[in-house]
This record gives sequence, C-alpha cells and structure tokens, in this order.
Amino acid sequence: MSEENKNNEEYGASNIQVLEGLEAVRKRPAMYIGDVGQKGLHHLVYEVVDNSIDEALAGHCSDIDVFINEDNSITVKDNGRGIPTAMHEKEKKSALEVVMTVLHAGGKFDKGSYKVSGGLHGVGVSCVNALSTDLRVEVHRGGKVFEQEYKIGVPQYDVREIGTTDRTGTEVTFKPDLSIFVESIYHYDILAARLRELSFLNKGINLSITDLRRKNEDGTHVSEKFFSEVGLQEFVTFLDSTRDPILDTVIYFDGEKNGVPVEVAMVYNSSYSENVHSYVNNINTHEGGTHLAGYRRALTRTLKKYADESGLLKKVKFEVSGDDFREGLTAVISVKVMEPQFEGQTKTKLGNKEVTGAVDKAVGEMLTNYLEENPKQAQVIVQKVILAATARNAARKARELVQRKNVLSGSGLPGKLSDCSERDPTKCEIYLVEGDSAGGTAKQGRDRHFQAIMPLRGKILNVEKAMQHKVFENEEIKNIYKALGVSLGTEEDERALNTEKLRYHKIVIMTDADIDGSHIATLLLTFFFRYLKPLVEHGYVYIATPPLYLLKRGKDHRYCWDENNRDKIIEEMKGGKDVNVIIQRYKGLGEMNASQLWDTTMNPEFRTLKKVSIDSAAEADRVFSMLMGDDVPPRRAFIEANAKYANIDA
Ligand code: 0RA
Repeated sequence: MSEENKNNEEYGASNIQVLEGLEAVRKRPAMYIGDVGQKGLHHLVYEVVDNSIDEALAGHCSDIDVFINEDNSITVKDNGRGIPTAMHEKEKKSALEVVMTVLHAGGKFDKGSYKVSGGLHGVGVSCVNALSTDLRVEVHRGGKVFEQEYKIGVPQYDVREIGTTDRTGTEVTFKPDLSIFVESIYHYDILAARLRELSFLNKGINLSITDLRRKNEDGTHVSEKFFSEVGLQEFVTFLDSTRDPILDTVIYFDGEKNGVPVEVAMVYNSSYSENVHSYVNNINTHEGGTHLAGYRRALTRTLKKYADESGLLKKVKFEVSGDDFREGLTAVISVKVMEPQFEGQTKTKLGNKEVTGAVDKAVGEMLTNYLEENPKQAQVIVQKVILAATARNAARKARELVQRKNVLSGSGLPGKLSDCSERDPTKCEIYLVEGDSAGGTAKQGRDRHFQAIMPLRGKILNVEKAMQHKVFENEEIKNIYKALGVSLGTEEDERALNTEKLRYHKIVIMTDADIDGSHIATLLLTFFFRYLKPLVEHGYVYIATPPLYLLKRGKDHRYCWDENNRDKIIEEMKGGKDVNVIIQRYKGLGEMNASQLWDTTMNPEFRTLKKVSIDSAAEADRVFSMLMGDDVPPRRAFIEANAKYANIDA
C-alpha cells in the first residue's frame, strides 16, 4: 500500500470514530452533560469556559469573556495560547479539529499542564460541538488567524487561515441544538453567578459576561466583570455580606499539602446555620466527601484543643459536639485533584482518600496559627461554640419530644392533613396551601386519589433567624415533617434527614399571587433549603402557579398568567369587535372556586409547576440569608429586580 493510501485509510477510520463518538453524545446527551433542560443548556457554556480556565491555571491566559449573542448563541473568548492548529500526527488532521471533534481530546495535548478543570462531566468542548447546530472556532496563534466551522459536530471545511494577528487566543461561538434541548433561553443571572463563583475560585483571572440581547438605559449592553484578587477570602465575605460577622478578619490558607493544592477561607457570623461549600477542580461538591471530612476533623480537633486548654469549657456540663463548632460558620474549601473520583447520587462527592489528610493538615495549621496570633478572636469563637452547645442541648430535648410524639400518635399524621388514598409515594402529591380557606377550596378541588392537602396557618417561622430548638418546637413545622413522613436526624448528625419514608414525591407550595403569598413561599423555601435540602436536591419541591387573570366574554372563559398573555387573549376574544371583555384579577387562591382551582392550578394536564432547583448552593445560601435577614436595602433591591419573574405586584 502506498504511503498516501495508508494515510487516507487512517484518515477515514479516524473520521468514522469521530462520527460515532459525536453520535453517542447526541443519542444520550444526558449522560454527557447531566440533562437537556436548563442545567444542561447552561452546562455547555461552563464546558467551554472550563477550557479557558485551564489555560489560565496553566499561567497562559488572563482574560475570559463570555457573550450571550442576540440570537441566543454563546461566544467564549480568551487570550490564551490558542488551541494548536498544526497537523496532529496520529489523527492526520489539525490538532484544532481533533480537540473540537474527538471526545476527551482537549486535555491530552499539553501533558505538562495541570489540567484540573474540565467540568463535572469532564467531556470537553467536542461534546458542546456535537450538541450545537452551528459552532465556529477562531484561533489566534503564531501571528495567524485560523477558523473552522461545524454543524452538529461535523467540520464544514478543513481548518483554514483567514488572516494575520498580533495576539493569541481562542474564541468559540456555538448555537445549542434545540431539537435536543427542551430549554432554549440563556439566563444572564445563572451564567453571571457561575462566572462570579469561578472568579473567586481562581483568583487573578479577569472574567466578564455581556448580554447582547439587553441594553441598559444608557444604551450600553448589560454586562459585568468579575475579578478576585484574594480568592476565597473574598468569596466568604461575599457569601456573608448580609450576615453579622463576629470576627474582624477572614481565617485563610492557600498552599499545597501532600501534593494537593488546598485553599480554605472561613468566617464566623452571628447566625445559627452552617454554610460550608466545598469545591474540587472548581466543581461544587454538594455531597461533600473526603476533603470536607478532613476539614471537619481538623476544625473540631483544633478548636476543641484550644477551648480545653483555655479552660473556658470548664463550666459546660455537657459534651460539646462537632456541630457546635460549625454553627454560624461560613467556609469555602477548594482543592485541586489530578484524578478526582466522584461518587454519590449526583456524582458530587469526592472519594479520593489521600485528600482527607491534605486538607486536615492545611486546616489544622491555618487554625492553630490563627488562634495563637489572635487570642481575642479565639475567645469570641469559643464563646460562640459554648452558646451553640447550650442551644443544641435544648434542641435535643425538643427533638426527642417530637420523636416521642410521632411514635405515640398512632399513624403520626397531623390532623390538618387531608391525605390521598394512593400509597405509592412516586405517584403522590402534597399541596402546602396558604390559609385554611384556600386549603378548603383545594380540598374540594383536588383529585383525592393522589393529591393530599395540608393547609398552613399564616406565616411560618423564619428559620433563618431561629435557633434550631425553636424550629423543632414549631407546630406548623412539626406538622410538615409528620405529613411528609421524613424523620429528624439522630444525635450524631442533627441535620441528617431520613427520607426513606417520604410519602410524596411532589411537594407543591401553593400560595397567593401577591406579596404576602410570595413571602410565605419564600419562608417555606428557606425552611426546605435549610432543613430539608435533600428533598430540593432530588427535585421533589415545586411551586404552583395560579393564574393572575380570568377573562370572560359570554360563555368564553380564559385564564392567563401574565400581562402580555392577557392582552393577546383579550384581542383574540374581541375578534376585532368593539366588545369589552370582563377582566377578573385573582389576588388570592380564595377567589377561585374549587373547579377553577383544579382546572388552572392542580390538574396535571393543564397546570404549570415550577420545579425548585439549586443551581449554585453558594448563591442560594447568600440569597436566602439576604431575603430572611435584617438588612432591608439589599432585600428590596433583590425583590425589585426579580419581581418580574414572580408576578409580584410590588
Ligand atoms: C492544548 C495545548 C495548548 C493550548 C490549549 C490546549 C488550549 C485550549 C483551549 C481551549 C480554550 N482555550 C484554550 N486555550 C488553549 C497550547 C500548547 C502550546 O502552545 O504549547
């Protein structure tokens, strides 16, 4: 066989492999990017940005700019070295084409570099390419500009030179394939939150986002820049910006232990909740893992030792537990691991055993130094721990009372619950309804076969401001636990939640479409986020969307959910004639009768339920503490900015 033929054959073979790889991605996109909803759609952007972050971590890139283009496509531009364009020996095509079309090819070129980014699914840019109807890459490298375009991952021509340049970098523009994704719109806020998070996690990189679909009043496009000089120190301060700090500095470590880069920052505030966020290779490890274990071990050991030696614990008559050291603690732990093993239900739990020791060492050292150098602050921490231990002791008693009552009261279901007859939790729904009167309507309107109704009286407790024992003593909250069938954790881990006996896989919050209703929904969401988080993470929590208007013209009755829709329907109903359509504005659920409520809000065939999800645990944490905290101005600003999403008449 001539050399040329052989090459052709290899070229053909590698092309077929490429097509097979990309085909696999298109057949089972969820396997590669998690899902094909809003998360997956945004994940495409992270996947591309991660490549640029890697280039920055390798020390070759300082600026990464993201654009949401007018047609809802995305451009990610960096000033790195540019993806190599030379012929790739084995594949017999440009390295650029290989990176863009072969699964997992991205990182393999640059052996020396510390490739730790690469996203949760770590699939690389080729996967984004396979899931895009159109993708264009432009590389500035060696004084030349190169480009290549693809359709659903298939190159439209060989990599070509299109000009000269005096800079280096890579620019990728892609348009998601909407025959694959069920969501199509990019949300500025979601992308901005992730870029902000990335800026904190990777100090020294200039990140920006620009929304070319929207303009400010002054004519410029909506845009933000993110840059963090001091990394996680700024992150914890940002997370705690609406809480009251009790220390005057951030406790911080940045270095390498046992060959593992570890960065940790922590602060204490006057609240009762623990907010520890952990990251591995820039991925939020929701389920924790070995790095978190190392952190907790060192925190408890070091603080306990200090507290014991200080003699401050002498007066405390009961055992101080690990939890007591973490009340009011906000911390971020970020490690970079070469070959991370991700475990757990959502693959966000770090399994690498060697990391525990590394983080333990780092945190032990950081805290020991801090306590030695800051005796006044150390006192403040120990006092806080004693307070927490005292409260926990009281909480334990309250909880035991709840647990005993659960056992004693027969079926253990609250009297206010109108249960459904179905017993398979996957088919069951529970509506948490604002007020007894709406509860009554919902009870009449529901399908009692699979829908349970639980009316809630007025405003439930603001758990953000309450000590744990107050939460467990609260009647309304006890009833929710009982109705759901989840039990409170045991003493070792108070926040552990037993969800095996969960009685409903849809938990629907149904409140009035007014300011009070939104407030009640927010209080409930705060409670779910802080005390029943696994239910939110599993996607069991929903928000009902009752209609805002009923339009009547004779026998023609129509519902609508927003103003635009209302005006359109009015025109339709008029049919060009000058008749005035009757408009009824619903403020409360109570204004609807049972069949209207069923038709519009509860009937699975017609209703819209909003699934509650946590895109960024850190951002959710900050928002909840802000919404439920004492500081009014940031709350007002948030509500004003988001009212349009929530149908609130502010
Ligand atoms: C491999 C090798 C080199 C650069 C890159 C990958 C690279 C990839 C991406 C993806 C987005 N932006 C990027 N920037 C760079 C360079 C190897 C060298 O120049 O020696």
